[in-house]
Amino acid sequence: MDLDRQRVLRDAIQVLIRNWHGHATVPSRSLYPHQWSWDSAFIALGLQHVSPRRAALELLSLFGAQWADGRIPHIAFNPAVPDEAYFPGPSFWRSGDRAGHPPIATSGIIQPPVHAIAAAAVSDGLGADGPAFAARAYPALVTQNDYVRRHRTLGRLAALVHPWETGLDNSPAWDAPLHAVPADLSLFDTYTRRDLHHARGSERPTNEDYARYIRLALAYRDCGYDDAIAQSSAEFLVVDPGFNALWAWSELALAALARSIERDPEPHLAEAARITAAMVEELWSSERGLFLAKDARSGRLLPERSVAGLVPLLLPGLPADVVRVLRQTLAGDCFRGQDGVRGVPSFDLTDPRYDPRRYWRGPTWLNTTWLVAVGLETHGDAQLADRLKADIVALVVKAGMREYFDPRTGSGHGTSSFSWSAALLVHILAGR
Ligand code: 2M8
Repeated sequence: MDLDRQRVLRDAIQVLIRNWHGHATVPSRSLYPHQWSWDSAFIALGLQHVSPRRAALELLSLFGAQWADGRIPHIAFNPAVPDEAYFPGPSFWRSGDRAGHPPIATSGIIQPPVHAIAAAAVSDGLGADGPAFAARAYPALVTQNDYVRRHRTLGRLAALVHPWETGLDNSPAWDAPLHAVPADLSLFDTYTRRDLHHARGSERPTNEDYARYIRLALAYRDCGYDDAIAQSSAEFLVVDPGFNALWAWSELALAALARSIERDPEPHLAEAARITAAMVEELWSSERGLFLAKDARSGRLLPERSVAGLVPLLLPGLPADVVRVLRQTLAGDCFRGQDGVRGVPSFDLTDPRYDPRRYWRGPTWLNTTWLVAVGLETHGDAQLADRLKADIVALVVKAGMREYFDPRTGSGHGTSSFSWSAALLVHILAGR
């Protein structure tokens, strides 16, 4: 390993150690001082190379925040951190008011289900202790996906009630449905944004969009997080190709976990095939060259090209012509075709709304770039997958463990010492 790689590996491990708070890892000590759902899955993938036991605990501690209905909330709050350290905090979400709440305070929305993938990897790395871990993780993961299937599907695919549930919170793909939600700036008489204390305003969502996020979260909370009521009255309801692809991919990981503890993998394989087929029928656009999100309120596909539309490459069951077109789109002007682009930009470089430094509106993120790289490997394109991984290493060597990166200059943005950037770097340097 060359000196640069040795240096960033050491730095990454230090970030993971510093951000560990005893049973889980915060995404960032300043901007995100609690446990986040999909962050923990990416973090566990990296942590397994440092301490397989810590990686297992990371996931088990998140499963401890699971609700009785099966949902794994997008934030598990650390009781030792004051309410005002992050907004919206525990006093906003009021998870304790709802029957079947877990022993600690949590948010009420969800995030993409990447946890089974992490659990399957961690279980493999635990050696003789793997089956015992798998036996504990498996029921939580099955219930997590059952919740999505039973409470969140509209027709055949999962629908999300808040941009934060997609993980790509501020993507221009959400502009049209989100801008139909009133932006009530008087909400800031009651609530204070905390993100702007830790990150530049020019790199974060606007106040108007933040007011919409608050309104949507309040509406979901005030209907008691009841999904039937929420879906029938939702001001925002989208079917996201990234979330649905990760849901299908997680069923494949569940099949592997099931096998490892002598359970039947078949229902998981069938579910993955069902979701994959539904995605191709409902979200594929040969015209735009990738999967699109759908506005479930109008039934219309949203035309924006975002990295979420490339994430379904992870699915081995895609038709060959879909894979071919996805690879062309990835290599074309919208994502990688232009000189000097590193990783996979989160949004279409040719769209006037592309912004290389504002969160999820264009920067390269390491998690989505890694997911696309694994998708390429799934379909036999190890060469481009390796280039994406080399880009990830190069970005970190140049700018450190930043939250996101300008795709063309490689400069780092958002928060520093960001856990999933560190974890995925460790994972890639371990040859994954
Ligand atoms: C960002 O989202 C949170 C809300 O969940 C925020 O902006 O306050 C997103 O990048 C999300 O995908 C991520 O899980 C979270 C923590 O890293 O930060």
